[in-house]
Amino acid sequence: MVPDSLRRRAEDLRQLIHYHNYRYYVLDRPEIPDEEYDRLFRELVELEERYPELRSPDSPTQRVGAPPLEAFEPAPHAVPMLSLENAMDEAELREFDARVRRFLGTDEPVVYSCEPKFDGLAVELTYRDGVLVRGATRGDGTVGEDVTVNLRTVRTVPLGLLGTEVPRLVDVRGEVVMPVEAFHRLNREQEQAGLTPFANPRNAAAGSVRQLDSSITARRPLEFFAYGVGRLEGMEVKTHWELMERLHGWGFRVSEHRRRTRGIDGAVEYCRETEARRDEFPYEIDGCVIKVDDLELQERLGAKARAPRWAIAYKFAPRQAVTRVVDIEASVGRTGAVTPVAVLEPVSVGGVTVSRATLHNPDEVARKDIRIGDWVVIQRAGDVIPEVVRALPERRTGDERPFVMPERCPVCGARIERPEGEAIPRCTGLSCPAQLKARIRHFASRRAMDIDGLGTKLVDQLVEKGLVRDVADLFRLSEADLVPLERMAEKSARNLVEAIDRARTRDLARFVYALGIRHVGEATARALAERFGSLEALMDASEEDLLAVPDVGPEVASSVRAFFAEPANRESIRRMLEAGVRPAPPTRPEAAEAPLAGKTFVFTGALESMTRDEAKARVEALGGKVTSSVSRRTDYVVVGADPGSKAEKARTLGVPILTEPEFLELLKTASG
Ligand code: 3BD
Repeated sequence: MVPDSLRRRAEDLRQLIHYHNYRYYVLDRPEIPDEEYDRLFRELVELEERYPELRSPDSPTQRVGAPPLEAFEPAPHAVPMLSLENAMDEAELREFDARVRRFLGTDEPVVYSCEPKFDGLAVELTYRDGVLVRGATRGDGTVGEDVTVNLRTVRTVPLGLLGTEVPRLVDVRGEVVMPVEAFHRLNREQEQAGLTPFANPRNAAAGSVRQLDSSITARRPLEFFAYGVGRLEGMEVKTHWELMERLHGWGFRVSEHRRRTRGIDGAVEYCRETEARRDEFPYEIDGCVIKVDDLELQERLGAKARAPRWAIAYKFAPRQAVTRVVDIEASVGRTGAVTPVAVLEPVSVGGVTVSRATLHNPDEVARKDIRIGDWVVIQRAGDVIPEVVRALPERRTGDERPFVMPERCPVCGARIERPEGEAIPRCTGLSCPAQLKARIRHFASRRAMDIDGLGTKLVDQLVEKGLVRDVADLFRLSEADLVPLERMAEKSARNLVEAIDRARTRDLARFVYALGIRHVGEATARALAERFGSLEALMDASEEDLLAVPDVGPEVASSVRAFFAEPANRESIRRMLEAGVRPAPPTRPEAAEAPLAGKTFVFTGALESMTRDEAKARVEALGGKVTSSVSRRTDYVVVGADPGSKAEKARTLGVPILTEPEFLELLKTASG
């Protein structure tokens, strides 16, 4: 039993610490010195150690401490997280305004709420009675990943809402960002530890939130900014502006650079000013978001396909910089494509140092007349590789040299050939290490086999030391093979072997994409996996079979045939299967386009709003499946009144449990 006085003291300490966290992290205006804060914190830690029952999930001491996860659970969004339409210039902003007013049937100016567009990772935080109960990534907008333990470690994510007027239920939406300076610091540390640096602050933020070990997330300098809500129950708000003020009052950071304008002129002006000042922000912003302020008007406007009609993102122009081309190299990709790449005098473009930029292909170099030694304009937009836009011929001295495509591969010495009618020359070397490295990087990449920890430098070493001569060799690597490599601690070796092991059962679509067959991107790989259902069937498919797949034309069909006809490729696949690779067949291939395709539901207990049969019919109409018993392959267990043992089993297996209202929301979401 905890004495009442100590219970009250613990509660007071939690409130105090939450409040001072808020002063410190959100308002950046601490009220007490650090030592005093530490004293309060330590007192609470000691109390909770003495009486563990005092430890509540919203205690400020509970930000870290969850054991590493195996994988993230799916996290369905009760209200879908929509996309934003883009406006590329002022004219498109004005068209947006015209559409809004036409739809509302008004000539009056509309009041807009304008805010910066954070370039981070979109997430949703759910609070029940003021307590954080779930944090999820946006995912595809309908279902994200449950990253609660990770988001709890972010200091600007309130574990409990502040203030007396808190809603019964709210899904707070916003963006997790990494401030640019902190990003540079992190990258220096990554490099010192022999790890691949992150390409930009957004990738660093996303990578940090998607860590299975939350103690890593806890060490990353992340910030959360709120910009909207999903469900909001037990509270009335009339405008977006008021909502933002509420969010701020509950303890969230919201942008201070917001503005409310009457009519589109002010919004255009806001976008222009914000773009001119984008470098003054401590974190990356890639545009502005303009929202109809009145929530009732928002509701009237509604949404089309995936984006609301009441909001638009104004995208900033790509960042440009001027620098000199030191050299032009021929870079060999995974299919042997040889791309001219400009080696630049390093230049900072919006906080990211750029030292290489693509020139796409030899025709492009000729057309833009880019020479070695030229001063050039380069640009970087979002995630794409920096590119050379144009040369500045007025700055030429006469010492510039044109680029000549080499006749032989600079890496393996094989002939470079350019097939008739094609823009891209290719290295013909069958065992070119440059091609092999690029193939392995692609195979392991996030959207392919998603092998965490297999970065560029490691791939280079594996190929150069002869440990990997073919992607299949990855599945034979042992910890003992890895430990002697540079900067490879025992723990990282073990993690990598485990990550490779998890990749053995990736689904067939990822596996097919990972093979790197020419003309087979993610969508085509998915279509092929769904049509053929197994690797064997795909390998045996005739050109005719392939042509019967939606969106597969003669070029793709012949490329797939050629890939599987090549003995070296067949051998590589055989060796992967021998090493235990088992691509998982797609679930319910024929309904894959349906919103609940591949999702299995189990019902337990009585539903209030419909019968079991109706519920089953609704799920099946959306492409899902209903089964009677709970297993690890069950996606959701829907719990009605007086649930049986199935709910218990779901809890033990960690299968997500939906209440009836949550199930209804999911149906609503899935049916658009
Ligand atoms: C921001 C949608 C609406 C609620 C739909 C109007 C697309 C990422 O600062 N408002 C913002 C920001 C993003 C937003 C909305 N307001 N949607 C907003 C947003 N101030 N970044 N986003 N999102 C969030 C997205 N994310 C990943 C992949 C595709 N779309």
